[in-house]
Amino acid sequence: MDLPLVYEDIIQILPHRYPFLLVDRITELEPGKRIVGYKNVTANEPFFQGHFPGKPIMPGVLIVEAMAQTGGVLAGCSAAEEGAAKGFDQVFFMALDKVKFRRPVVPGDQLRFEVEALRAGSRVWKLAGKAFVGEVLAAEAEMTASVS
Ligand code: BDE
Repeated sequence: MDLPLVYEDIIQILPHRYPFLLVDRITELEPGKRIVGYKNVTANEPFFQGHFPGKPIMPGVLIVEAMAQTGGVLAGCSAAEEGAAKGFDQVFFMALDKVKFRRPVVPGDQLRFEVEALRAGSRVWKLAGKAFVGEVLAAEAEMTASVS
């Protein structure tokens, strides 16, 4: 698939939809190795209404969810690349480790997710993700996924 992957491409790969599709674009993808994705965070995000009234801060767990979705695109496209009939059927995230929320993410920020495969197995993937705003590290996590 040609890069960048835009919204219309991403919805062909991930089952997530509004308001839970949290990655807008994929700019780099090395199958089985690493991926770079972006989310433009707007004041209109549904979660800002309640988190928190008058003090919009993106929930850290959703930053991690967005990183996991970016990793899901990597796993899905890697499976397709290796000649599986239709790529993956499903990618379930099974574990999170070493999660750190380092800086608040607010309306107007552009999140960049850099996710690399620590282990790209046929059944289990382990991924390391970092979420940056510019050069500032906002969150990081290791993610374990079951792929089939
Ligand atoms: C810092 C590091 C990682 N993630 C979030 C932060 C952070 O500054 N959170 N701040 C939350 C916050 C919530 C409400 Br309510 C409030 O009135 C204010 Br003053 C806050 O800073």
